[in-house]
Amino acid sequence: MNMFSRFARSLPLAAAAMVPPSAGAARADNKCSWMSWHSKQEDNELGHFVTKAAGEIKMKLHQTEAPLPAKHKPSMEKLGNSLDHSANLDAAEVARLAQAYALPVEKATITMAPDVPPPINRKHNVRLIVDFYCQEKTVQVSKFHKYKYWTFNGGVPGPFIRAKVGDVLELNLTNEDGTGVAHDLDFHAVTGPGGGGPALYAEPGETKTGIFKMLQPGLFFYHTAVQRGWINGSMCGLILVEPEEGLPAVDKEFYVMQHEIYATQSEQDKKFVETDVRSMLAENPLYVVFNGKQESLISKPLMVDQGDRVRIFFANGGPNYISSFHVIGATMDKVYREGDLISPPARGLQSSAVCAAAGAVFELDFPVPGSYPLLDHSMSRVEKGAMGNIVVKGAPRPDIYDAKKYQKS
Ligand SMILES: [Cu+2]
Repeated sequence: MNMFSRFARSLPLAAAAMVPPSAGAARADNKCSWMSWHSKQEDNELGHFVTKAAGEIKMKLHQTEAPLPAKHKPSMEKLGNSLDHSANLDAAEVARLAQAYALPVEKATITMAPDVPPPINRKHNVRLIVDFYCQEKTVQVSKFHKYKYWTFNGGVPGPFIRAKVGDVLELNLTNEDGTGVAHDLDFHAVTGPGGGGPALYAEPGETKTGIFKMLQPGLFFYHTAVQRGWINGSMCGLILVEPEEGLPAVDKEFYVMQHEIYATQSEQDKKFVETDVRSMLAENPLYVVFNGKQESLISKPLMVDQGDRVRIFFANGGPNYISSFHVIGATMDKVYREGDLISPPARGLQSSAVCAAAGAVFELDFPVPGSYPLLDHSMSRVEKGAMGNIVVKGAPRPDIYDAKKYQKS
């Protein structure tokens, strides 16, 4: 039994809810998950599918094989939080699926940090296809250390998804992780058990598909619910669900995620650090970083032109700290706290608290050229790496900021 197994077994019930279930145990004969069924079908069959009556559909469903029980995970079923894979399709369900599949199909444009997909200009809803891959990747997280991350699509943070309220997200999760560990996805934007986790629970080599309607606009966090991926906050990211009217136009948009790395130096190879559960329990990370590694946004600062209106989609991957997000030298004209895009934004803030496993949207103007560090204003975290830089290029604006005027000769 490894350290995590011992740790997981000692988890209190609430923490255990972060761990995926041993899916499939509740399935009965002649019943199955339509999502599992769907992942094995072609789109033309789906078109055929929606025209069929419920009885005929049931005949097409076949019994899917239950995934192997996950030895290292306690069952979530006792928490009442598992997906009911045994549900029969009734007329209402068929109507819902027909509506989902009647939508135009669009392959999602996904980007890796600090890039953000372009704004959505369409007025209609789509069935948005998103492909996720679980992969391990070694990253130089500081000048001193490399770390083997678990990632979505090779990035820390994971891809940024941009959707519109009313869209139907069709998410394919392929587990390409060579370490033999199951993965899943908990989307905070999803309404339903586990945020989609049970539907997307994939053993190595498997692809699982979940289909979820986006009911609420906002900036939402997503994350894995297994082992090191959430201990170190690496397998996570953001989905923006734009409101019906979209977001106001800005000049530049960026994607920044803060997260903690709970690790200790490897005894076998001092160039590497390894996951350390003890430091996580003590909430004492070795590093706190932006976009996966120390100085990622210092070696490659966010570049802005003078006068730009800038929107930052900020995620706090945690898994524990609340970030006191701050940009030195700039006030935040609009702050969509906790990713709330429905309420009016807060105005003129200096800092904003972003809780763990959440996002926030900041809009700032940069009339004065120069260098603007962005950071978690809890300063010990800056020492551990939670700092980046925005560089604004342009002509001096002594009417706003003039250092020489008041200097002694
Ligand atoms: Cu969560």
